[in-house]
Amino acid sequence: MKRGYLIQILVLIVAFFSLSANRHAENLLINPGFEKVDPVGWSTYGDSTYDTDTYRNDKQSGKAWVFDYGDGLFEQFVNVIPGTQYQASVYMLNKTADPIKDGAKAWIQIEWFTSDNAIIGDAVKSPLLDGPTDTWKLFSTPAAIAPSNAAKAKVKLVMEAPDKKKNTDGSCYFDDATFGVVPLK
Ligand SMILES: [Ca+2]
Repeated sequence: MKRGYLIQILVLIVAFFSLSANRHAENLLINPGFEKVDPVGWSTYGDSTYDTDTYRNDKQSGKAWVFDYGDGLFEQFVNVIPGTQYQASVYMLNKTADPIKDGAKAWIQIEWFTSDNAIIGDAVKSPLLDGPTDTWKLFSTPAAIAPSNAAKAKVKLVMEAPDKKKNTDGSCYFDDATFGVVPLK
């Protein structure tokens, strides 16, 4: 009799945590708030750094900028399950004092990779940030299903100057990035 109750209670506890997990998708990114310095979670390339003056939460953000021909980005790999739907998002900020201009833009994207590091298909991109916001704005990729041969996703925060001959400049801040499972509709 007692053992029966115990099992019922355990079943309820497991059910409770399953429901909670579904309701609040787990953020699979390491260091999503840029509070720890490279190489914790993110790899940085080009003109990118951790910034302590401007942030949305805690004490730091990720900052990328374009200067003449330079681009900047942060990226990290996350293991994924094929056939599962994922979505990535990040808050971005561009200041009027250092505006994005001349066609430079910033975004977040998902790239799928096989276990052998071969890229699969096209990147899944968020809308573009191409001018000053002076406030933190959330940018999200569309929800996307990991292909059948995908083993991992690369979540990438990019700032890019398309015309490298121009004197492009401007900087973008990233904070509170997410990458997680989205329930299929
Ligand atoms: Ca932060």
